[in-house]
Amino acid sequence: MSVNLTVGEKEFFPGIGRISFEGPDSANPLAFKHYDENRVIAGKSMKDHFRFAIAYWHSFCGNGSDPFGPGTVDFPWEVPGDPIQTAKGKLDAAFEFITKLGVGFYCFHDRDLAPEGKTVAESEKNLKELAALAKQKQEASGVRLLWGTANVFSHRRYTNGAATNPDFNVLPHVAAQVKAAIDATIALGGDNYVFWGGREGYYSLLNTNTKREIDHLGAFLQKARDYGRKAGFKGTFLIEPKPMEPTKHQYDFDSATVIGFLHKYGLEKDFKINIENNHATLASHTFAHEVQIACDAGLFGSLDVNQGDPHNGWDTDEFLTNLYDATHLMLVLLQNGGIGRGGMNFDAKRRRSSTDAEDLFIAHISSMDTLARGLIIANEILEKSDYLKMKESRYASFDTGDGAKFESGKMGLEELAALAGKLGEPKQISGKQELYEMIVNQYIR
Ligand code: XUL
Ligand code: CO
Repeated sequence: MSVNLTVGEKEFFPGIGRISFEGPDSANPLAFKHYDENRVIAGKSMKDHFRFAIAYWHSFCGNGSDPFGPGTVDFPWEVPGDPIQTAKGKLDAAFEFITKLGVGFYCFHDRDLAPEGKTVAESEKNLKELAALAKQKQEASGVRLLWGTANVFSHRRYTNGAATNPDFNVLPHVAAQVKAAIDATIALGGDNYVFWGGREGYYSLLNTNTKREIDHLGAFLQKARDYGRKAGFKGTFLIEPKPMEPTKHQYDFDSATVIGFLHKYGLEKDFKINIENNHATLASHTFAHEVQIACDAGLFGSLDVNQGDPHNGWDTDEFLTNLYDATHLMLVLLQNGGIGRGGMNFDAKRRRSSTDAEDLFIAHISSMDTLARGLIIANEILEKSDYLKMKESRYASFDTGDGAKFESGKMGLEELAALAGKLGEPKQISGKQELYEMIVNQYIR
């Protein structure tokens, strides 16, 4: 089954054709068992439920290196000493992979698409050149850009922060990169533009003025929004929360923190939230929790789909294969209007030891199938079981009478308190958690 990449070949994934749906009994690792893009579930095709996207940085830039050793896979599009040629070959490989997998979207950082130049102007020229080529690829294939972003965390100048850097002299560089990345996103018709604040946080409170730093972040995002709108960006700006890593404490900790931040700085009309499973678990939440909280605030934007390792505490960016996570996620999405203008970006990397070219396909296929199963299961739970009725009935006492009066804000504390004596001790009502869990498991089949 293993397929080797050969340097110099035009086709970078030879021997692998368009991945097709073969059904649950197929034993072919290079086929979908559950993801059937045109199958309609709850009134929408699977393709539209997910709007899958490929993450440029992991799939075409991550070569398996880790802090203990160098990369384990060679990229046949690499031309030593010529970063522009390498970027062009990478673009060919990316679109070959995306179209063979049959995915509709991709996402990139500026530096994934085009190399940093020796000057700000050269970096911008590189990005423009590669974005123009990406546009041709998009037009030829029908693949679209889910979101673009700027990598303002890798370069050493961002060591102490990007927009939250205590040194003002760093901020113009952040602005230059963000402006150019917004321009590229507009040129490529991106539906969203992401801000992930990897260095927007601190390592030690002893040397940090958190108020000034967070104010600077708010002001910077206002100006970025204003520029984007002026330049014609009609999509959604997204903040991607993460509680830590690389900084000890990141300001965009979780959905709830970002919701408060967006309202405080008047950004809530233009920005929404991009939620990542492994970031949720680092914040001691579940993926479903983070999505639910964002939906409740009307600020759910998009997803970075992956999973962490339950036994260690950092961002391992594994491909999501946990069927429970997928089912819980899809239960929340189906009850809250779905993915909208967002999508499911595979912010995930194959393991360092997965060194065959086909492993990149298998990783994505497996995760797409997991999410498809999650969708099918969640939809059955909602359509066939008593789940929804049970959940609604827990709140039935707020539907009429005094409960409804309180919920509509028409009952003061004195009136509410007086009811205690009148109603007496409330009857004990079971939360039935085990029954809910039983129902979920009953439909995982
Ligand atoms: C890092 C992470 C980023 C963002 C984009 O943890 O998730 O790749 O998704 O900058
Ligand atoms: Co991410």
